[in-house]
Amino acid sequence: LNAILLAMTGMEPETWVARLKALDPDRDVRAWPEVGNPQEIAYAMAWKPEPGALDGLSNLKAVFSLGAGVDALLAIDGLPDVPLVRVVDPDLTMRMSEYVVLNVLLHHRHMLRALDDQRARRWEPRDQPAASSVRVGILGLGELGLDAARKLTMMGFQVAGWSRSAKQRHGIATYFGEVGLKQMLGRTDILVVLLPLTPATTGIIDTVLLRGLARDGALGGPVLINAGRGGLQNEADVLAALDDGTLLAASLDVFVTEPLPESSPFWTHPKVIVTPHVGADSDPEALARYLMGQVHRFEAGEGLTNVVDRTAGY
Ligand code: NDP
Ligand code: OXD
Repeated sequence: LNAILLAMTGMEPETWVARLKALDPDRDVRAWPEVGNPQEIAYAMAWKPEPGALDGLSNLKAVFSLGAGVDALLAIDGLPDVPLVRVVDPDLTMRMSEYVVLNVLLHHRHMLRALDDQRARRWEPRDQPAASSVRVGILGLGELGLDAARKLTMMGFQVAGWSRSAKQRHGIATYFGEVGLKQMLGRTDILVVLLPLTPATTGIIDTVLLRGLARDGALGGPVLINAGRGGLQNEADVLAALDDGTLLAASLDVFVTEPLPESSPFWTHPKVIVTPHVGADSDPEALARYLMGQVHRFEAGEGLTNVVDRTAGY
C-alpha cells in the first residue's frame, strides 16, 4: 500500500523509475498507464499527466510535482485533494541561476550586437558599462529569484527583488505589493521574471509594466528576461515593446504556447533570444533523491515540506 505512480508527458518515465528504485529497491514504482491496483498507490509523481491519470487513486497520500512550477497540476480538474508538493532542490536552483546569470551578462555585454558585428566583419569596440552601474530587478524573490539575486549581487550588479510579502535580504533592495512594483520597475534596467503563474500574476508583463521600466540606464534601454511562465507575459505587448523601442531586447525561455509555434515572430526577432523552457531542467538523479527523501521522511512521521498553498496558487 505504499506504491509510487509516475504520470508524466514530455519526459521518459523509465529513467525516473530506475532512479527511484535505485534509492529504494523494495519500493513498488509504476509508470502510468501501468497503474495496476489503484488502491495500492500512495504517492503520485507527476508532470503534465494525461487527463484522468490521477483519477481513482483512493489511498493517495500526496502528489509530488516533478517541477518547481505547479500551475499545470493545479489546473487539472479533480486534482486529488491531498497535499501537493513542489520541487525545491539545489540542483534545479543552480541550473536556473546559470540561466539568469548567462542572460543578464549577455545583455549587459550587448552580445546580440557583438554577434551582428562579427557576422558583418565589423571591428567596432564600444563603451562597456560596469556591472555596478546596471540595475537588475527580479520579479519573484522565492527559491529561484533569491539565489539568482545573490549571484548577481556577487558579480557587482545593483539587485532588487519584488515579492508578495515584505522581505529583508542582505545586499538586495526589496519591494512588495503594487506600490513596490512601480518603485522597483522605475529603477530596473534588466527585468528578470521568476514568478509562479497564478490568477494574480497572469499577464502581469504587459505594456504598462514594460513602460514603467527605467529609461535612463547604462544599457541604452531596458531588457526583459522571462524564465517564469509564458502566461505571465502578454506576448503581443512584449512584441510591440520590442518594436517601438520600449524594450532594448529580451530573453524568453517560456511562452504562452509551448512548444513555441513555428509561426511565432519571436523565433526570428533580431532582439530576442528564444530557449525552449530549459531554464532549469528537472534532473532525474537529483530530483529522485529529493522525492525519495520526502517520502522517507513522511513515512517516518516527519511530514512533508514545500507543500503548495492551493489558495495562493504556488
Ligand atoms: P517560489 O514559490 O519559491 O517563489 C515565488 C516568488 O514569487 C515568491 O517570492 C513570491 O512571493 C512571489 N510571488 C508569487 N505571487 C506573487 C504576487 N502576486 N505578487 C508578487 N510576488 C509574488 O517559487 P520558485 O522560486 O521555486 O519558482 C518560481 C517559478 O519559476 C515557478 O513557479 C515556475 O513557474 C518557474 N520555473 C521555471 C523553470 C524553467 O525551466 N523555465 C524551472 C523551474 C521553475 P512571497 O515570497 O511573498 O511568497
Ligand atoms: C518548471 C520546472 O517548473 O521545470 O518549469 O521545474
